[in-house]
Amino acid sequence: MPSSPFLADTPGRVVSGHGRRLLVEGDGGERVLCHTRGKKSDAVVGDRVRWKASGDEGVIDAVLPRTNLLYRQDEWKTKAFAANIDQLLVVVAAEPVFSESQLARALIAAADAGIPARIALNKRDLASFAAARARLAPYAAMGIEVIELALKQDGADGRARLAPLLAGRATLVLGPSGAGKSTLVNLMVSDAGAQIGEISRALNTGRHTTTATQWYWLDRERTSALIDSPGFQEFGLRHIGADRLAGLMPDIGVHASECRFYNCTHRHEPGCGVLAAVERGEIAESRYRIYREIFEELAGA
Ligand SMILES: Nc1nc2c(ncn2[C@@H]2O[C@H](COP(=O)(O)OP(=O)(O)OP(=O)(O)O)[C@@H](O)[C@H]2O)c(=O)[nH]1
Ligand SMILES: [Mg+2]
Ligand SMILES: [Zn+2]
Repeated sequence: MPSSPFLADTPGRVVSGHGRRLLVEGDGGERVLCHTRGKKSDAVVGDRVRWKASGDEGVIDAVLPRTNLLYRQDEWKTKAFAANIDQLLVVVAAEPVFSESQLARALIAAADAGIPARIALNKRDLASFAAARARLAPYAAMGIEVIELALKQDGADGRARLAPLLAGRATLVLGPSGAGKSTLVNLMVSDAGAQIGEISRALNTGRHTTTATQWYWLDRERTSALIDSPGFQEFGLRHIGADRLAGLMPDIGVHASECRFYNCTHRHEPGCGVLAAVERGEIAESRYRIYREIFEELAGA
């Protein structure tokens, strides 16, 4: 029997994972280290699982049905970020200069998974901030909230802006390396250090588990959570059909209904509403370029 009061055969939530070892938490907050049966695990952070006791540890029996799963699909590999999340917060910063294509891809994957998304733009203290804000103008215009932050210089302001958005939800934090994801987690999670320590002790991953996705509770009552993930370089969307792409990009999709052909690809067709909108300046050049780039990738063209 496991030494924890967390009873086997009751469902728990995966709060961290490293290879075949997963840390599973019961509804009372007790945690048990579990192993997966197969070589590879289907369970990802955020998953609800059923597990069986095996000595002091556990074995994952089943992954319970998910409400959603955010993942990327590169040419050869699938990489899950998290399951059962309430929202995505993409963190980018004035510096290092972020890739708009990666940002767009994260938002498309979230739209496909039915997960609401917001953008946090960090490092308001830097002179390059205005340029970064201008690059995000098309996103603000399509109704995506952009939260402007200086997490290091003005933590109190950051906390005040973020707290109401995070309350009562499980929020996945994604973004490029150096944008400030860990700074954000440390600001919002008062005992982040302790939670990291516990997880790395259990999973034996060393001091800084930057390679693994981690679930952090913001409050004692465990109603609000942040899921920190390692920065990414690549964000493949090969699980999305090329014909569905425009519908997952709101500023593009809104003009697709104006196209002459129902199966318009918005690249060269006559009477294309999207091309006309680009011409009129109603769709940002960068957004249309990203649409073409991803379309061609998905269509294998
Ligand atoms: N100038 C400035 N620097 C900041 C701000 N917020 C965070 N930083 C710095 O940016 C650097 C990167 O921050 P992290 O929080 O480690 O970034 P991360 O997104 O977790 O990066 P990875 O773990 O590599 O994915 C650190 O040196 C922070 O101190 C800010 O508001 N202004
Ligand atoms: Mg980090
Ligand atoms: Zn068209």
